[in-house]
Amino acid sequence: MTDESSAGRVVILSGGVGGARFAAGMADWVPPEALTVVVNVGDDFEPFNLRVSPDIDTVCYTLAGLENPETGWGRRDETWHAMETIETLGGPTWFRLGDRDLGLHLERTRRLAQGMPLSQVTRAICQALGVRAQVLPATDDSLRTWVKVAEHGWLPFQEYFVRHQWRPRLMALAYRGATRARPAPGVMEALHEAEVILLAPSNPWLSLDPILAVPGIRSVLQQKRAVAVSPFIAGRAVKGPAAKIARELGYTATPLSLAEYYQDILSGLVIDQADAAQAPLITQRTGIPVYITDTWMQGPEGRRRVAYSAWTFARLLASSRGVEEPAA
Ligand code: FO1
Repeated sequence: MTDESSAGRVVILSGGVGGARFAAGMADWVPPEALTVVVNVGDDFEPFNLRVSPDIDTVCYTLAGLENPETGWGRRDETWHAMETIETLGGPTWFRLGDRDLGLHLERTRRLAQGMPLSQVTRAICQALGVRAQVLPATDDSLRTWVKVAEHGWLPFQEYFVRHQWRPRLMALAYRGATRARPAPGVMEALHEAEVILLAPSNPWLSLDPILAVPGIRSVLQQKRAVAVSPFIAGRAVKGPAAKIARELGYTATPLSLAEYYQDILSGLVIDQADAAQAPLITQRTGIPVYITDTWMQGPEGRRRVAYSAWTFARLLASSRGVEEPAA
């Protein structure tokens, strides 16, 4: 653990299971009052008229140590009696909601219906779960990811991701509501105050872009720059459809492609040793320096290592970039 007084604010942009695991790794290095996780809300949806915020819940559960270790989403030690009843009644069970998880959705839905913004509900959930890091939705406004696929036309995110298990061929993405969305309270303050801003090894198109699409957020990163951790290792995604989507959108599942895609907001890129040969080309093509490590977040040790690599690399770059020219 570091000298707590030295750590400046770390802001992580996160979505999905990989983002939550990375945030948990960072929580081992910086004090909770110096850690902000800005989370994607594009995956949110309302099964059974309940508001489910999968990326927020996955971050909160993981930071609380309550997550299901196999899936990464939902809770460990879960029971499924409500789902069994729904199945008996012939209702939809393609999106699995455990009994303990359902309690969270019921209470979140009740508070939202009373007019409480999502950021405030999220803070209450974190307090109840003992999570002291700041977890912020990217926006309290409506922003939903829709996916256009060859086989079915436009699908809401969870229909694509869970019901169709991201098998359909992705042709386009839309972040509906993004143009009218405002950053949630605290998001811009955290970004401006950040010593370092990190892009978690999340899916660029499904997790990071819906955050960057909220007006105001990307321009702060263009000014302050961020360090990203590549979600690709040797041409594959560690988890989920990022490599498949990269190819379907005409990119490649490589750190070089990611560096070019985020060239306007990156000050550095952490890549896996399997892709080390790309490092010179990345810096030559984009000017973005590269840090090479084992980016496989296997267990708590792996999360800690990847988080530490990104954090120290970002602090090094921030300190070198921030050097004032000595007064003439
Ligand atoms: N993902 C699945 O593949 N199948 C599910 O049944 C499922 C249920 C679920 C329930 C709550 C929750 O917070 C997440 C859940 N997820 C499920 C994961 C979710 O679709 C993804 O984590 C995010 O939307 C994208 O990473």
